[in-house]
Amino acid sequence: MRQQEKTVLDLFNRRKVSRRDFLQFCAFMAAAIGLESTAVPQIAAALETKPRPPVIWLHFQECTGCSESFLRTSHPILADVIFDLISLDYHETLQAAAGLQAEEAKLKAMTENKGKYILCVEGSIPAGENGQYCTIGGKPATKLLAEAAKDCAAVIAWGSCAANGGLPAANPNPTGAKTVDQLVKGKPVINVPGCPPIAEVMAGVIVHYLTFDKLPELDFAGRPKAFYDHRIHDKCNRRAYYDAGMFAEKFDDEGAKQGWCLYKLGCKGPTTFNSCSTIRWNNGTSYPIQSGHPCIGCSEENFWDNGPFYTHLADMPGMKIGWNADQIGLAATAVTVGGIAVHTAATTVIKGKEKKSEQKGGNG
Ligand code: FSX
Ligand code: SF4
Ligand code: F3S
Repeated sequence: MRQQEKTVLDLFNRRKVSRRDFLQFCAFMAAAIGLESTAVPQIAAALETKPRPPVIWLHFQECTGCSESFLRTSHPILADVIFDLISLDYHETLQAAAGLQAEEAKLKAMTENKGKYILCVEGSIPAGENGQYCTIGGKPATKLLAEAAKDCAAVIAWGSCAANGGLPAANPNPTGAKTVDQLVKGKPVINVPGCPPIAEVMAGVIVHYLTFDKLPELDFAGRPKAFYDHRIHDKCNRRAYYDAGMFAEKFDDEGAKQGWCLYKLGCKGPTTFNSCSTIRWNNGTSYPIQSGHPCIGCSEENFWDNGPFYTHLADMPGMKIGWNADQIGLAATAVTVGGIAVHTAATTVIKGKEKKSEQKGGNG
């Protein structure tokens, strides 16, 4: 049996993943994709019966962090099986083959899986100087992308470089870096930004494709809505401090030590759409803000050029125009269910703050 004819379950079985773990994995994926639990049997059936999608994975201008993110997940089941979800026919940094042999393998995979393979792209594509900034096997990246995209079923642009240009496209964009969707026309393209994207998000996109034979619902920027519908700020673990007007002013001040909001230290959470504050990283352990660093907006367009990382935004999105962190003070924001929870937390924080100043006053 050829590798790509095997199902995901075949490979799970070979790795001795129990039935219980398999179903847990399906439930985890359903939740990550934002589906009801009723979708679990459908996901399980797809992974049991459908051939794994053939994948050609190209690398252009990037750091390979997207592959690393996919590989290095610490989710107990995902870590073992993530690459089993796909039938990887060509991946420049993981394949054993090299040189002519590798290029021939890619051509063979593209011919045998014509119209069926998913083209995964990491990195932006240098279009300046006729593509001479990046050539593989003597061909410019622009040509390699066009060749591979011609007969694919869909393209996944992994990471901010492929989806938004990322670091290589930062001003003055010396290589004329372009995004996948600027160059590939007439094929479905899904953008999965983040520098890099979260492994669970990457797996969720593939499981959705495998289960429903189509890409998940996308937003205006071509991103899967299930993962990029909310701002980091909406579910941030420091949000109560933001609502309470309690901001760390320096990385080593008392506010920073107490876990206060990092807005004044440049946090771009209010303008960044990603799943970091919900799914988090390293099997849900943490994410930049929880670990003490402001969000630098790595999943947003032009994030390298969107102002200095450690300078705060001029305006507060979602607030009255012109309001800034200093003016927000104790104003509560959302009137949503989430907002009520946040407001309750904020009230607790404010009460604590009042108590502290009372004590301070009493002592003084
Ligand atoms: Fe870009 Fe991916 Fe940033 Fe790196 O390959 S999105 S530089 S983490 O890894 O493309
Ligand atoms: Fe969290 Fe940043 Fe929003 Fe503060 S500004 S609540 S640290 S996302
Ligand atoms: Fe990137 Fe911000 Fe998440 S910097 S990893 S989008 S918290």
